[in-house]
Amino acid sequence: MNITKLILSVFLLQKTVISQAVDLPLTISDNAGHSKELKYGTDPSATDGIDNSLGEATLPPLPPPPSFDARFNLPNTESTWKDYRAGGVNYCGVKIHEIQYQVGSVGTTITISWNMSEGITGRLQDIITGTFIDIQMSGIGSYTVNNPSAFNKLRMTVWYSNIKVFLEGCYSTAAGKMNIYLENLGYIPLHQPYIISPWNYNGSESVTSLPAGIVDWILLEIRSGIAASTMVTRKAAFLSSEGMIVDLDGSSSVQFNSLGNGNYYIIIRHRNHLPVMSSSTIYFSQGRAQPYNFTISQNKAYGNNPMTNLGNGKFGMICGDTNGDGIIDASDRSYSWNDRLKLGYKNCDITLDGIVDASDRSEIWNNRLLQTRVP
Ligand SMILES: [Ca+2]
Ligand SMILES: [Ca+2]
Repeated sequence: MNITKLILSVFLLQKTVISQAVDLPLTISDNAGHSKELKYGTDPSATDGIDNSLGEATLPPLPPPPSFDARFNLPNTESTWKDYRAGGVNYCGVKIHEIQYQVGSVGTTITISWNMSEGITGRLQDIITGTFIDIQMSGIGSYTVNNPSAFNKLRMTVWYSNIKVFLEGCYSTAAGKMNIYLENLGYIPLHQPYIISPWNYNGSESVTSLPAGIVDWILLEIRSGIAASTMVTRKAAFLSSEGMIVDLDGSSSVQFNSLGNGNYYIIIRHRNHLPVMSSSTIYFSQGRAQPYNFTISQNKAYGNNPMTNLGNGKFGMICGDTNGDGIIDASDRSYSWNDRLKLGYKNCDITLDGIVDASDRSEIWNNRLLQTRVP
């Protein structure tokens, strides 16, 4: 091959390389040395079916055992090694995949290994009840299925979120998510609630009906530096039970329309939790943040011990600041006592279950004298 042909063929090869918006590996192996790397993610051009342009291709039926195999089953019952779904690089939402596998010769177990980007988390469950196997996925990790003939398919739920945060007051460590009692009780207002002191945010964010799966309103603040005086803009948004900060439609990532491209700090405020600020700047393009997950480490938030340890390696915003002054103290306990047994959308309802009671006062007491690390 002469050099011109070589350059031409390299050029053509590059032209055919496909670059998905989000492209993640999922390696399925048995304990006899067989392995297959599957790929999943999102792309604006992807569908729930076979997308040939993204390298997806229909697989023939499973080979007879004992032949190793690993694949995704699509909603239309076709199978593929690659399963991309609709969504751009800033997609914020949930996708559900089905994985199927079988061991090769002399294999007895199957190990699923993942390497997920920041802001993307998942859950692996059996397709029978979802309770025999129920594994949280984030970062780099793996899970071994010891009886792969009984559990030869798994459901993989993937949450794409550009900003992720948990609230201590309504978080369940067992469930790995927050309750949505306020939404179910019909207590969450249709207009953003941060118009009052001390937030004094007069944004017009409102909805005619709440999207499903919402914990509460939160208030986002963008700063160009660490100091409060460097505030650029604010916006109210919703927090989903999975910890995703979503726009008013309940599924899109939040877009700050007038924000120039660049690096900014982001502050998350909630009406009865201590606010947190990102410990480093986040790149925003076209008003949308690159993924940033506050829940995975104490040092994702700015300052010394800015969050509370929720267990299982998760961290969340500290609850109990009923008056939003940045410290949990006797005045918060006093307000909570004064509002005892009141129902509705109350800032003294720390647990976000629609009633101010002893459990709320207990949360405030447990966090006494803690204060925000946001300058
Ligand atoms: Ca307070
Ligand atoms: Ca409560």
